[in-house]
Amino acid sequence: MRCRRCKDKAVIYLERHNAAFCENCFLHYYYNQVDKNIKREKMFKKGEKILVVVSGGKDSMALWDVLNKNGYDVTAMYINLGIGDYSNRSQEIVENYAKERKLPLIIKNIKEEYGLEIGKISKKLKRSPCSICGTIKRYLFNKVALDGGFTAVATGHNLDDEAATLLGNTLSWQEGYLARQAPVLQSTHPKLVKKVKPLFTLTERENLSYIIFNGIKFIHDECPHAEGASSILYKEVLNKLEEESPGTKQRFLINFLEKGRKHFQDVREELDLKECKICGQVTTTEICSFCRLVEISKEL
Ligand code: Q46
Ligand code: ZN
Repeated sequence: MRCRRCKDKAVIYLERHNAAFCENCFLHYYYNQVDKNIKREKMFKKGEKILVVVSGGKDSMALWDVLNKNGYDVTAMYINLGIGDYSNRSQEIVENYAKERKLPLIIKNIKEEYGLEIGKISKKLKRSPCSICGTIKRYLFNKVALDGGFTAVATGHNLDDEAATLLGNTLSWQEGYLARQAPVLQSTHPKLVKKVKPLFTLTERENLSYIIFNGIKFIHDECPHAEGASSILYKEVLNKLEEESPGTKQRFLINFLEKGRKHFQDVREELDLKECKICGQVTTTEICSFCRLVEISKEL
């Protein structure tokens, strides 16, 4: 097979685009895709300070790398969630990457800084570790971005993630979530920072190829809590459909964003936003859910 762009020997075939690329032309395609997404969705501009959230996994490492190479002003943030060996190994990967390239990196450690232990809180509240973890991460993304004067928080969500989330939300007709699912979540309050997903049209496989072609180290394992998550089942179902009909995933997501999403806009609840009595971050209750977790942890 020959590369679509330079006619050299191809190393990757992208079924949904019916296109094969050599390594160099694939990277060219990848850089362009990311830049196109950022510009078309008006995510951010060159010169704006962007906080990119990294976990050490292939998607966020690819995002960090591509934003740097495309000339954006990015600082990375890694949150050590205290998930045993997984957290320690991923932190090391992220730190090494930053050190080798002299890139700015913020490290947060939820146990050392806030006394939070996901496992203990999850048992006490009988809530899944991922729901606790989600609360903590969302809070820190916003807080660190706000305190540091960043204009947007970028995450490595890819096409597979977004299509799986959409499938899950559609299966149970979660109107509120459907209204909010988008590559850009605009700020609705001066203390809420915009969230963006520059990789939303790129697949897991493309991110992995990007990482491998660039020789970037990443953590191969998934977080141990991800096992059994329904999103994994949705991804398998979508992969099956994709095999039979390449392009299904992208059509499902992009057509939803272009044609479907608008029908859910009127279910967007107007939330009564206030500032947390303890930390001042935006919340819908007197004390934000993060500060409540910190309070609970003091008794554990
Ligand atoms: S890190 Fe956190 Fe994920 Fe692990 S505990 Fe769940 S939410 S699976 S992206
Ligand atoms: Zn608070």
